[in-house]
Amino acid sequence: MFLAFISIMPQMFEALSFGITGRAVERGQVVIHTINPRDFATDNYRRIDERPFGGGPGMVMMAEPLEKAILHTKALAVEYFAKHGIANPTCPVIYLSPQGQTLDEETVLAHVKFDGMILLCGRYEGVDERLIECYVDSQISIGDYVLTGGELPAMVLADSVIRRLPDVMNEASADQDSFVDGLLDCPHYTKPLIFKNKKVPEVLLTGHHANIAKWRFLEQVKRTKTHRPDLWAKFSPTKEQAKWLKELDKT
Ligand code: 4G0
Repeated sequence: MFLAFISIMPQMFEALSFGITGRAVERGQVVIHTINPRDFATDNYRRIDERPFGGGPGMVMMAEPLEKAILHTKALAVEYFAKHGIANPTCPVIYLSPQGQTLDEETVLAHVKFDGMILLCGRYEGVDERLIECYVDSQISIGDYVLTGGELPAMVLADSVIRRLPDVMNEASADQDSFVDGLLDCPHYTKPLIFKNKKVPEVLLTGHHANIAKWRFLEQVKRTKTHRPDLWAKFSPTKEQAKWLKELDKT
């Protein structure tokens, strides 16, 4: 996957060169570019922000340096897709903003299907609306709060998509996670057998895989009912899960 971050703080994306995302880059499963709009500013001070028309506090990112940065990035993307023999590539320009669609695991999986993504990271009060109208394909938010820039949201989106790419993670472990089956995760335990006088739940030591699967599912149900009633309301069980839930109802 081709990933480009348009940001005036390109150093922040070095974080992606660690851990599983870093390994995906080393293996060539992901190619990352960072593009600094400041490199496309025309004045001597390399200005990319200006005061808003109509007055008010804060600054707005100017359309022109961002336009140049986006066009440059699209040229890099074309090069990448040609080199990798990808015909009719899909590579949306995505603006990380509090106005966007809230990211969830379903949205993540929809983005895994793209051949690339160009992630536009705003600072200050955001970017000139005309730039958004002309160049932005979609807007994503990582939740209802404001940050000092779109860089962390862009990395959140990138990380959540990279770990879902084929062969990046053990597919089984990605599918086991919270939200994937619409429930919160079950508790996990490892050595030692006793910690602070607390024992590991007995069933996990039996080696009885069917009982363990059932116990884990019922733990997921408990947690989801108490902490996320909204997720519980939408949950549709498999045949086996329905059977386990019926047994639970009887007791
Ligand atoms: C655009 C995204 C970008 C507009 C970006 C701020 C939170 C998120 C930014 C603004 C961000 C998120 C209107 C302040 C940069 N903060 N929730 N900050 N405004 O995804």
